[in-house]
Amino acid sequence: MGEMGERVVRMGAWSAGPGCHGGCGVKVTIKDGKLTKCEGDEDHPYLQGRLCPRALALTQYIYHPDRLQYPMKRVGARGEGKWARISWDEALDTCEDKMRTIRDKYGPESMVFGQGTGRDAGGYIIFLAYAYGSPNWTLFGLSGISCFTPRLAAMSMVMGDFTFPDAAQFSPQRYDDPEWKAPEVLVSWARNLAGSGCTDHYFSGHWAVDMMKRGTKLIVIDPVCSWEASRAELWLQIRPGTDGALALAMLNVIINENLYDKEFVTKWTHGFEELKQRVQEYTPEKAAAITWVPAEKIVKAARMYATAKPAGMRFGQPLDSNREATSTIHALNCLWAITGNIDIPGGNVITRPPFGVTIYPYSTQEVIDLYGEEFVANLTKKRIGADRFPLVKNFRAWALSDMVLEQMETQKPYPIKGLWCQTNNFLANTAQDPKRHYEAVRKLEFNVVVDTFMTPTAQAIADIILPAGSFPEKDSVFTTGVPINAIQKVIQVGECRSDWEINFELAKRLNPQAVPWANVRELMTLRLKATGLTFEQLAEQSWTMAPKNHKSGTVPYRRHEKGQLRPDGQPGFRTNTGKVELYCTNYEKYGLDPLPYHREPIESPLSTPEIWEKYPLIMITGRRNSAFFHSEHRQIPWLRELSPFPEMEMHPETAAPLGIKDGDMVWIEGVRGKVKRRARLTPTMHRQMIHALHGWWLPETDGTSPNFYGVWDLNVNQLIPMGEQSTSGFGGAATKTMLCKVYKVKDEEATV
Ligand SMILES: Nc1nc2c(c(=O)[nH]1)N[C@H]1C(S)=C(S)[C@@H](COP(=O)(O)OP(=O)(O)OC[C@H]3O[C@@H](n4cnc5c(=O)[nH]c(N)nc54)[C@H](O)[C@@H]3O)O[C@H]1N2
Ligand SMILES: Nc1nc2c(c(=O)[nH]1)N[C@H]1C(S)=C(S)[C@@H](COP(=O)(O)OP(=O)(O)OC[C@H]3O[C@@H](n4cnc5c(=O)[nH]c(N)nc54)[C@H](O)[C@@H]3O)O[C@H]1N2
Ligand SMILES: [Mo]
Repeated sequence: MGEMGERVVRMGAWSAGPGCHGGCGVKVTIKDGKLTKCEGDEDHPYLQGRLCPRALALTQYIYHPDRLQYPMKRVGARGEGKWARISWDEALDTCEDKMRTIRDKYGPESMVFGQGTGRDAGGYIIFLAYAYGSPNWTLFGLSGISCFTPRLAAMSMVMGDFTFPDAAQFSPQRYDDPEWKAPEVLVSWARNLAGSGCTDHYFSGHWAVDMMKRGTKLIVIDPVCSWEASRAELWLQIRPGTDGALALAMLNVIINENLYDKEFVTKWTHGFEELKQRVQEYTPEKAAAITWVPAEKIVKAARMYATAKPAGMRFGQPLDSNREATSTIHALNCLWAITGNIDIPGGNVITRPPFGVTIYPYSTQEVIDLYGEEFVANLTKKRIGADRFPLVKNFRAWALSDMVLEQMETQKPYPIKGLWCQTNNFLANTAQDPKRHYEAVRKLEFNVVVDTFMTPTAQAIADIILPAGSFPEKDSVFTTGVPINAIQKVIQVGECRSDWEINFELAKRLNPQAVPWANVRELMTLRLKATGLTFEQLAEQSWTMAPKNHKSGTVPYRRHEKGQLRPDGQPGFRTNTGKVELYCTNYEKYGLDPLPYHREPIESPLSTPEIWEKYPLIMITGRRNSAFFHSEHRQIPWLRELSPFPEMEMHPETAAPLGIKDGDMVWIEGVRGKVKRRARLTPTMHRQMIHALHGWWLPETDGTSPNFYGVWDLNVNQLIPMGEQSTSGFGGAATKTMLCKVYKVKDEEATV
């Protein structure tokens, strides 16, 4: 308790507000029913009180005058910007009515449920889709579902679980835990620790700094001289999209120089000889020609990683969008496996939800328990993409984004009539080829957008807009990392409701049997059972962690030796062979190459030399920065001040012959179109590459058609196609590898 009428509540921070996937603990101050401050909770084990600018600017987000505060219905044509305020009853009645009509007329699969990146575990969207009866839940617009899913799928196939570097995050004592060791070497691979890393699943960028203070040396693999590259022992300035070749060459060195962990390889891996044979073709010299990293640096990195005991490896989203993402990540997985760095202190530890708790029943058995066997069997039959891509069919339940778009356009093999769009601003950011998406979605019969602000997407395609609450406006639970955090409702803004409540209520109307709980809190308490806490108890203490040796097997180390990983309780990994599959039997079963390989990006100096001749720069997009989460926060004053303009970064020596000066407006042009940007010259860029920030739109400009807050001028995804997903189905959004040229905008065109 502070001043009179003031109280401080501890909770986890998550979407909406800062955005992010982190597990930060915050203290929010509430005075007279209003949130007046958000600061870090120094007693929270995740970040000990450190916080990002977006969380610190929370009051500006929550009380921004442009927040959506009431449900609205469209009263003009789509895109005309004419909206009328309606009641929640009318809004939900309309949704129920229209969605029932679609279901009766065309079948539940004709409604697509699209989300963006992981927020509240994504649970509420699957929840609604399944209750409605549609298998078509997707990360709408992101080609190949190129975020997190490719790496989860690859690791799940190769080793039966997924890993993160060990920063003692599983211990409440953190770095003081006597069993923990700081890694000698941490490889930061396609990972922007300083920009994105404060806020990413299971591993915070701050921890890398904590570990560096404890002696950890960095190897950084990044085309840009990033914050951590400038502090690394070794920096490999790689050509975007060639990470598979680099990993295979590092494996070549480690195997041929006998630097691998023989005991681990013999006991716990499958297919070493086959891998050994495969990597022979990837000599450091050959890889140097592909990756632009000198051969001696490749050799040095391989030796340094293999001889460090222990060594950790953290990789980022550019590998999810690699041309053959699931193969490239397979290669990385081989690296930490053959060096024996799995589930040991300071290595890559197997990461499972704490206590085994997820906030929505994701496992097939649980879904069967809720909805019945027939429903689950039908799900896969109708799920878009499952018939063409065995990996998509057999891993998680996504409909494949690229094929969803195709089916919206062709209406074959069955019609698509509606889009439920929640946490997704595809016109400005989520989707590649956003114009194709716009054209497809605006022809559908019924579209709902659930968001916190008016967005280009909502303006362009929504029939009904529902206002969602930020995190202190809702009850929820953070389970996709440690610790489990409670999020609790402490304020009310306008008539905003939590996503969970919205979907819960609508699901209940559309399928009462599928929603046997009285309210969201009851569902949360049920899901939290393994923690021994009710939702209210968790909220009271703010967070909880599983103790060491907890029976759930969710706390490291060496669980494969103890029989804690496999459902049969036997030692080993959760794979067909019980071993880490360097030679992946599931890939083989699905008609994929069972061994890792490299394939060139869809456009590159090597794969399309004729395009490279006309477009002689490689365009990286979307390096995260701490001011924004994707397309959000452009209207938040403190955050916009940190990054005021939609920029394109370029090396001064690349700019000079083009007559481009710092601050000039330029066109970035590729084979598929061009967008306008403001140039920022920086020596951190490679001379043959540029970087375009992602997610830009201008909330201060006209939101109606055709301007839609300037997206068609600015959205760099117009240069990137759909339909080029990886061979496995997962991965391949070409967000880091398109070719382009850059030239100055004529004065009269310069608006931004
Ligand atoms: N503040 C903030 N944090 C975020 C987000 C946000 O929007 N804002 N987004 C969240 C989401 S959904 C995600 S997926 C993560 C993504 O975060 P990260 O996984 O860190 O991904 P990026 O920031 O795109 O790129 C990481 C680094 O890879 C480099 N890079 C680009 N292409 C390549 C390549 O082909 N090979 C290699 N080796 N390096 C390459 C870039 O220069 C950059 O320094 O961040 C999450 N965190
Ligand atoms: N060029 C390029 N494009 C990219 C990327 C890139 O690196 N380069 N990265 C891609 C990646 S990895 C990802 S994951 C996607 C991410 O894409 P998304 O996650 O879809 O991010 P946004 O486009 O910002 O759309 C999110 C929308 O949800 C709203 N929102 C935020 N929190 C909440 C909430 O709690 N409830 C509700 N109802 N709404 C909320 C926001 O206001 C915003 O309008 O973008 C992809 N797009
Ligand atoms: Mo992402």
